[in-house]
Amino acid sequence: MRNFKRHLVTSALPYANGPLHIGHLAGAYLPADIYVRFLRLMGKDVGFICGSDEHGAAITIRAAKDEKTPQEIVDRYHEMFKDTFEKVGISFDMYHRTSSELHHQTSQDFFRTLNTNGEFVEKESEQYYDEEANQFLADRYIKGTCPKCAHEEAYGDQCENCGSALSPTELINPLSTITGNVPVLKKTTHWFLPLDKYEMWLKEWIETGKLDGKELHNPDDWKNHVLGQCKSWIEGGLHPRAMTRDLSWGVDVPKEIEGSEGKKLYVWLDAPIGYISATKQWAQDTGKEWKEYWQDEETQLVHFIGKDNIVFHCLIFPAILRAHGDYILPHNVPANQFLNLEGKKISTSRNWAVWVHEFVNEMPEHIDALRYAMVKNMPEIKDSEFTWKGFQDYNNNELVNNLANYVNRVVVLVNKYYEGKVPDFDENQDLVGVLGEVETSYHDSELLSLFDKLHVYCDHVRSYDFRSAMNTVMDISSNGNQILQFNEPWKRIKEDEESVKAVMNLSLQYVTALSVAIKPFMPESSDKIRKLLNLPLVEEKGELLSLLDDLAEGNHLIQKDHQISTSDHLFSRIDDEIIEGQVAKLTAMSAAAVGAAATLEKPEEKENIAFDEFMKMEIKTATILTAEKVKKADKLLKLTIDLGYEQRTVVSGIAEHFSPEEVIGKKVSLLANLAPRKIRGVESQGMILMAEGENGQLGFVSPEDGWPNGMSIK
Ligand code: B3M
Ligand code: ZN
Repeated sequence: MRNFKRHLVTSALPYANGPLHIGHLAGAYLPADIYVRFLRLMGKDVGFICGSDEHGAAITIRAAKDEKTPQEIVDRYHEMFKDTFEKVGISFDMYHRTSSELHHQTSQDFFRTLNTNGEFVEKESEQYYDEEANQFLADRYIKGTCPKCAHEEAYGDQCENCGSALSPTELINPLSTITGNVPVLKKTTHWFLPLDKYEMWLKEWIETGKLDGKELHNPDDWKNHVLGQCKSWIEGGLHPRAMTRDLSWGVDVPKEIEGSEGKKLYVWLDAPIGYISATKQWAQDTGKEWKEYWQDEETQLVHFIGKDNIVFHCLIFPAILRAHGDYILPHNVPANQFLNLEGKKISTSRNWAVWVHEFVNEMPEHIDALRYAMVKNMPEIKDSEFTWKGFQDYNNNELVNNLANYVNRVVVLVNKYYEGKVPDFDENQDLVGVLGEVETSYHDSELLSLFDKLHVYCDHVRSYDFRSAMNTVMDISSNGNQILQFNEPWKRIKEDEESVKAVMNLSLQYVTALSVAIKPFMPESSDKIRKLLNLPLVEEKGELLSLLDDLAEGNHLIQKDHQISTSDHLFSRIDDEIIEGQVAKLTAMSAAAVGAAATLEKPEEKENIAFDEFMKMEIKTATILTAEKVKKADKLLKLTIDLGYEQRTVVSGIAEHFSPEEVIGKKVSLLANLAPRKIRGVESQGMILMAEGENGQLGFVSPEDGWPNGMSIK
């Protein structure tokens, strides 16, 4: 990788509309924190930027639900996020918020520049509108079926299932999320970013990493799933995308621009600019020059995000940055996939989650263990899974039995044999062989292998493979354990005191290296080990770099005669009861949430019928073969239905909900023995069963794919 002069690392700005769960942590925050801590350990100039995303429908919908103002909602979660991030050790240099004055100014300035540069296309178009709520429906105000992956809960601007960026008009069967109504189309004017105009260079940049003949990054360094999403989006053709909204909450379109009244910036325009305003704040507070971090090609810009944010960070935001003209583009966007929990998708609405703020309060002594388990389960290239049992095993089998056990043994033995002083040893007695031309000691050759391992660890971090990096660190600990096991100082101390000194000195060098190398993953444990060694805490000011330099020069990492401290436990075991308690809590909380979600008002029911009466109905699985509108009848479709053994003509009152094209090929349930009747001159030979919601929305009662026609439904 290129040697950059400075680094700017961002984590996705979380929507301030609900607490953070472990999926968020594993997706965008912990990996970024590890990367940044590593860079600092290597003595790099780095800014780590984040903040609360306080605009958009995510916030206003939540406020309406809780009967609070949007400001009350964002204030509450902003404070909560700051506190939670701090407790879980995410070491932002700046945690900002998009409701701040500085951010409003910054994003408005950005808008002005794009407008002045003529980058926008102002366009009147038809947008969905909820007549009952008197509101245009964009983003999370409208839901429907995703045209790309058929996920039924896709939002107006994106499908969180497949990551596609969408427009409301692309949704199949759109519904207002405010009233559940079917929306109507109404004209409105907005500023559009002509993404189609940028398609050529975006494609080149994504596929080759090159722009204007310059090599900006190597696409081989990008994750496959990130490139895959970008390429498939580009292949689908890029379209102009509205950058403004008709909303009451958000950043105003600058007042002096004609037609700005009632218009706000699209949240996906303002939020990424939030990275810039946060950087400005950080620079103001620390006397730095914010532009260096955003406008100088010697800066490496890296965005850590979850996979549902890929197109926004890899295509739309880069397009915005380049349309502005003064900015660099991200060097990498190492997006993570999703973390599942105990076999299911994490879900806020079903309360199927481990909430980070609850964890840090309930198990403050196990925060590093949580970080460790998150890295072990990090969804770096595919979805992964967290289980409480797995968490317990990682803690008890790896952290307690390997790392803590090793450190403890070394500290105890050094105290026992040498009153806690780092022993000196006779280099001449310790010779084991010849390396190249030079005679080498056991001590030297083991330090050399430590040096090699640390390099492997660095390479893994640089390629965003944090799990392998942490496993390499744990290998150093296992190795240290093996060195003790092999040399058995507790036996040898009686017959060969001199060689035990070399082994224990070496072990202390290993533990010192570990105290630095684990810092990005488990910062508190690093502090604990440093205290045991009676060394200054690792402040992330180039310590790993100097450690590597020392090893390269054959220097020791902890000096002879240095007095260490006495043992104290690093990690404690987690008992079965704790784990069982957490699993029980998860199940109970989720059951309560799902129960609560099911408390619709009970509708009036029809009177009971006898079983025989029900059995008189002949209901069959069938498929719609053809469909056409019935002339002069807005509500009716004339359908040909295949029952497997015969075809029927059926007239159905669904034309206001479905177009003929939409229903052709649809699997349906047909009441086949309904007496034929003439409707608008056509004989209808049966009736299609439909599910009808409270607000009149209709859905087919479809047999599963693959079921043949003509099966009886009873
Ligand atoms: N708040 C989306 C999310 O939380 C959004 C990220 C913004 S990053 C600029 O998924
Ligand atoms: Zn989708």
